[in-house]
Amino acid sequence: MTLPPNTPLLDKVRIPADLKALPESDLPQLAAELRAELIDTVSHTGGHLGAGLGVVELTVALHYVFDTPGDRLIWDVGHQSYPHKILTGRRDRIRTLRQEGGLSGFTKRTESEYDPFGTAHSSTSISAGLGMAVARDLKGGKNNVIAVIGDGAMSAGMAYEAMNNAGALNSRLIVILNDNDMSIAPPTGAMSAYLARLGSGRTYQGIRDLGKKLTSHLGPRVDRAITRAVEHARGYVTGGTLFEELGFFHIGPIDGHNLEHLIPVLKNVRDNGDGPVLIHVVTQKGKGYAPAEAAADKYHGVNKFDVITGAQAKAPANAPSYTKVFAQSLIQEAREDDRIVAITAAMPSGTGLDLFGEVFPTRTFDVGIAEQHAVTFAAGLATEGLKPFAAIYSTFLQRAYDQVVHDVAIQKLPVRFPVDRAGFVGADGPTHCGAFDTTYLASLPDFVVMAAADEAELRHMVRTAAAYDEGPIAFRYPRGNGVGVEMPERGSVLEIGKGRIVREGTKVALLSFGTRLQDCLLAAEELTAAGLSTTVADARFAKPLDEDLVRRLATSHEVLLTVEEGSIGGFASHVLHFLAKEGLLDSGLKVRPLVLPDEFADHAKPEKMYVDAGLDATGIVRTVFAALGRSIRSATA
Ligand SMILES: Cc1ncc(C[n+]2csc(CCOP(=O)(O)OP(=O)(O)O)c2C)c(N)n1
Repeated sequence: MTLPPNTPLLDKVRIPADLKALPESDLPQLAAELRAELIDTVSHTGGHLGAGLGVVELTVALHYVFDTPGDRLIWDVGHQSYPHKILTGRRDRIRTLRQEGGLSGFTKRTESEYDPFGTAHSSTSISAGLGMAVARDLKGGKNNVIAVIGDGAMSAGMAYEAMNNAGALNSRLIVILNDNDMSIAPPTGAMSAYLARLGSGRTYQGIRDLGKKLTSHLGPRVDRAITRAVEHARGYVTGGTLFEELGFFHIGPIDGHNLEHLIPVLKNVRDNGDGPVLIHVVTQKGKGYAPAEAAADKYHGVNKFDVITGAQAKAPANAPSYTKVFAQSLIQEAREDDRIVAITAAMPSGTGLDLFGEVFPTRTFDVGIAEQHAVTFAAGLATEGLKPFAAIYSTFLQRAYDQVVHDVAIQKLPVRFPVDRAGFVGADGPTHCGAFDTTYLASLPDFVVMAAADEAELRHMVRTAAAYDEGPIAFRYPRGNGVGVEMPERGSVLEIGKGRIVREGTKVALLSFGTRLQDCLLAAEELTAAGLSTTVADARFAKPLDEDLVRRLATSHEVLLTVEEGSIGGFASHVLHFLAKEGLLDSGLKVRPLVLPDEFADHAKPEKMYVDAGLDATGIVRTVFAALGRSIRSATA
């Protein structure tokens, strides 16, 4: 097909092979078009913007120099991969990003051969890349493996475990440190300060100038020799960089928005040398879109927005978010008790601890993307009589499971775990779904595990956790806004292991754990209208289980449903275990556990996901009728 003369370059590039056919002089124009396409796309879909804007030139350069998908390109976290998706055969579907049936907001193996590794949780790229590099060596292959990792992701222990191993294995692995001096929030920690010192050193231009002086002495393998010589020179002056000490050949810093700098360095690395190499690239998060550049968060994650003004769409909320209720409640408690301290692993705004930090700056700790450390750090604080609240999303707490078990639970240390984003998270998809926390926490001896049914309950649970000093205690709550219930001035201390009856009936019992309570109440209305008198109870605790309550419901109703927004093995499992143990299933009681489907559910709108999972009011009613051997139609007819 011949394209008209003024066709945008981007229209000529469907896959990286098309890009590689362009003259190098076209690449700045292509990058400009790619950036415009990215902005336009995210203005329609919402999603991650700042990180992608920062890697537009790097994405173009990588695909220009390397031969993907044969060369493996791994994007750490994957939230910056939208430009990569546009250049790798997915431009026609880019506006389906993060919507049901559409493209994922992260890289995903099943989505494209250009995504060699699924990402979303951070700091995995060097490990995965090293595995691919070693597999290549064992198979006698020649392809390159490139891992692109941000300075924020570089704060996680896993990145160092991988580099430590890479230095020893000496396999050829290219790590690109994309240093934009930002995580979601400004980065914290000594490593970030170290990178800033490195980044403020000579740029590649400076290296070339120095290199020119050295060229006459070093002969024809100029660029490679230059960089090596410069590294040695710098090492001589300052001591080797950390990366060199770990066994990496270290190049940079390089201006990551300058294709004339990026391309020769990447070609050089592609064509020369062996062993692991790290290229330190300096970029700007939000680059090239003024509202993003000006914003404090650099438009890390955005709703749909107006491209001209940058103004983001906000759904009108008639209730505060759970995150905010948590933060405000914790601030209240911390005013009364100066032993309360709060910990976040690089998510100050996501967890609401930015608000807490404004009031109690010296009692707030952002430890970087380091969930494992966050938990054991909290354990240490608890040993000294402080009351640490380690606020980590359900999905990210998975990474710190051994710390939860070994450092907290076995020692029965009173670490408080506010577990935000428990349940469906919608557009972020299966990697971020908070499905497993009840399962992995309530299986631990002496762990108290609560779930808030609404925002008022959350306030009570914050107070309860602050007051509870006997051992670890967790309380889960979902993403999004509360249901608009009246808020108590201050939370009350709940009795540990006691649920509550919300509405009394005689035939059907709905035992809810968490915010599905609202749908249980709606279902109860429908069931009662259909002649099935229904009790609704809020369990509040998965552990310790309110055994009296469960026994009462089991012995005075014909049907008992448990309802929760969590995986198999969670609350329902504890209820069923108790019923079986007590022989309460022997009497013909019809028990039905409603849990999340036993699958990694793709991204979609949470409302739709509830319906598909049968966890909405209609699904609850349907399950009750099925248990009684009746169909909904016969009930309503
Ligand atoms: C284990 C884990 N914890 C937290 C997060 C949430 N998170 C997503 S992106 C991000 C910041 C990453 O910063 P950086 O690697 O510098 O990339 P940038 O967005 O600046 O390009 C964080 C904390 C995550 N994805 N994984």
